[in-house]
Amino acid sequence: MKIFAVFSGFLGSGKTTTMMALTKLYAEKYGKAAMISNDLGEGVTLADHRLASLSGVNSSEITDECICFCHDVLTARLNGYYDDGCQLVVSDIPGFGVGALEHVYHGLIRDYPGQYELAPFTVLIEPRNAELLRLEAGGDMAHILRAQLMEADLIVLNKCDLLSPAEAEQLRGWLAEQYPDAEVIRISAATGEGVEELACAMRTGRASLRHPAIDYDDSDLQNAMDQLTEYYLQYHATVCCSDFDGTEYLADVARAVQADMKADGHEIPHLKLLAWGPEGDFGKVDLLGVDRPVEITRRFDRPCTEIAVVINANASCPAARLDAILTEAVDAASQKHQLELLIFKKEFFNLGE
Ligand SMILES: Nc1nc2c(ncn2[C@@H]2O[C@H](COP(=O)(O)OP(=O)(O)O)[C@@H](O)[C@H]2O)c(=O)[nH]1
Ligand SMILES: [Mg+2]
Repeated sequence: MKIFAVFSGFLGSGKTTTMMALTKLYAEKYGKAAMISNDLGEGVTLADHRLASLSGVNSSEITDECICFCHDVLTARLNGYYDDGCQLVVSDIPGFGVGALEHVYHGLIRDYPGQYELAPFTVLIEPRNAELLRLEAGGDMAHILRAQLMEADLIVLNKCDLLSPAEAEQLRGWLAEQYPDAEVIRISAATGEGVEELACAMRTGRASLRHPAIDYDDSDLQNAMDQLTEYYLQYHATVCCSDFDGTEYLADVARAVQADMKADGHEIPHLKLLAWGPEGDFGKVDLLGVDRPVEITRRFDRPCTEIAVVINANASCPAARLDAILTEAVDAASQKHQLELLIFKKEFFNLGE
């Protein structure tokens, strides 16, 4: 079997967490599997791939470009995995991406006929955003969410651990009604519930290869995308004396960014902060919106003396302002924890440019 699936879905919907859970479960139950993290930032070992490898998942990354537009890189990677005995490979696309059904699935069928078994085109959504769509309250973001869902053969309502079973089923039913071409399942990548069903869908389901009526030039969709800024920062931090709480440090950065973004009236759909020590201990903090609590996704086991940090943010905020906010937040938290920084990389760009 050479099964390949694209996992689409909005920023923070849980693509990385779900692909990690799926890849692990698949390897335990069925056979070798791998995941690819696709990011627009340049360089190597960005946050998602670093997280997957720190977590012991068979993973790699494609950076700099959406897999929509680099089929040579994608197919070389896939072939490497299948030659290595993998049965299933999943890749995400950048979290505001729309159009991978056309560009990736139809592109592979056209240019590499018969080489891959395309599993259902999978789109993740989290309850909060599904609820915003249901209430027609999603603002600009709703244009991206709807366009993504229209591409789906399989809609995965993730984070169902945050809902009661009845609430989850109601939301699942609403999605199924709105998107009748798709199967809709509910899972929790965090608890593992439903991941087996997702694995079955990968094994037995096939892509419909539909051509959904999405107007990619639609000005609302374009406007929503144009406002997004993508930001990457990587540095090394060393404490000048004693040790420090790495998790608290990351949370301090996140809280400062949150306060400033909120004061400015901007939204930050996903801010991730990942840090690890020389021995592989790591911590992760996520923020999924100015009005949501800072999430400690994983705590360091031990106090830290030196850490490597990767920060990745997606925000609807001018690029220069996001840079100023992040720089200030990192400086303030680093001073508080008495850290000296060595910055390796900073990159940010507005997606409309
Ligand atoms: N409660 C809960 N949180 C989740 C679940 N899946 C992912 N998350 C959290 O949602 C945030 C975004 O997840 P991530 O996988 O990075 O999303 P991505 O941007 O779509 O790749 C992180 O803080 C995750 O820990 C889930 O099933 N339940
Ligand atoms: Mg991700």
